[in-house]
This record gives sequence, C-alpha cells and structure tokens, in this order.
Amino acid sequence: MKTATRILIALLAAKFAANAQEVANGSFEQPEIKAPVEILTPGQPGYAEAEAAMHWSFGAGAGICPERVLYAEQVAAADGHQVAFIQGNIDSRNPEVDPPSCIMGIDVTGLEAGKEYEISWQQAGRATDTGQTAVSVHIGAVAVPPLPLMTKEPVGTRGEWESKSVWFLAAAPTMRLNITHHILEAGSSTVGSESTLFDNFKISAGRSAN
Ligand SMILES: [Ca+2]
Repeated sequence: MKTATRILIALLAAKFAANAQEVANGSFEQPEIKAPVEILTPGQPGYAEAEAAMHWSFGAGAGICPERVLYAEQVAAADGHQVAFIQGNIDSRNPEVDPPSCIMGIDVTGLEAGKEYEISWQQAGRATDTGQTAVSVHIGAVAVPPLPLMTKEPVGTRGEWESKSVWFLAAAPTMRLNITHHILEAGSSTVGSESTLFDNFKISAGRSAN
C-alpha cells in the first residue's frame, strides 16, 4: 500500500473516531469489580476511586454489580459479566416524587445536532421481587429542558432480560441521559427494595431527521 493511501486511511479513521457517538461503558464492565468490593454504589468502599472509569454517575441505591451477586443474584449479565442496578425506595412509591436517589445518568458524546439516534439497552426486574417497577428515560442538554423519551413504563420481566429502545433528536454534541426508577406497587419483600437491572446500552449511527 502506498504511503499516501495509508495516510488517507489513517486520517479518515481519525475523523470517524472523532465523530463517533458513544454511550461509554454501556455494558458496565469497567471497572472490574473484585473482592473485597461486592458492588459499586455511592458511599461504598472504592466508589469514589472508580467514578472516572465508570463514566456513569449513580444516585444512592444505584450502581454496578457483578452477575450472580446480590441484585443480580439469579441473573447472568446480558453482555459481559457486570450490570447496573437501581433499587427503589419508599419515596419512589409516591407518583408525585422522583427522588434523585433512584437515578443513574451519563453524558452521551459525539452527537451531531439535528440528527436522530436510537439508544437501546436490556433491562430486567430482580428475580426475587414481587412488586411492580417502572422506568423513565430523559435526555437533555445544557439550557435545554430534559426531553422525556419514556415515562414510567412498567418493567415487563423478572430475572429475564427484555430489550428496550428509544429514539431522540440530538440538540447538542453532548447530551445527558438519565434513567429514573419507580416503584409502582410495592411487593411482599422489604418495602422499597424492588430493583431493576440494566445492561448493554448502545447508540445507533445518526440519521437525518425527516
Ligand atoms: Ca455488562
């Protein structure tokens, strides 16, 4: 291959990489959770040190968990070996209140304003839960009110993954994606303990809006 061709390919690859849209750590495999740490959640040992590698931010009651452990006790990860979880609390049973403690979020980067993107992921109710949980999804940019992409949609499975997706119109190169967890109906377990697992967030290539 001629040198000029190699340089052209390298330049094109660099340009593509610079524009590539991304949900960083969408499979929650970073950082790898090793003993003595069981899970990564705010206030737990190792959480603050792990924040940069996680890319996501988690409210209290949310975080990253290995498969087959605690919140994911009876579930293999949908992708890789780790998942995210959000556990509701008693306040989230009030439909008028969405406490920040039930939220996880990330800055989605590399977007082109005016193009449409699809965000897809997999979610599962905790296998041992008996109540009914729900998920809301919002996306926003600085000075732009968060746009609801999904509002209190009930989680349809327990202990099994279901595939979900939403489309949004990019308003800026970086937008904040927030996932909010609700308890619609408390189960027979400890009040407010209902949890939902998430894995494998991905984003499509941008398409021109109609
Ligand atoms: Ca994973």
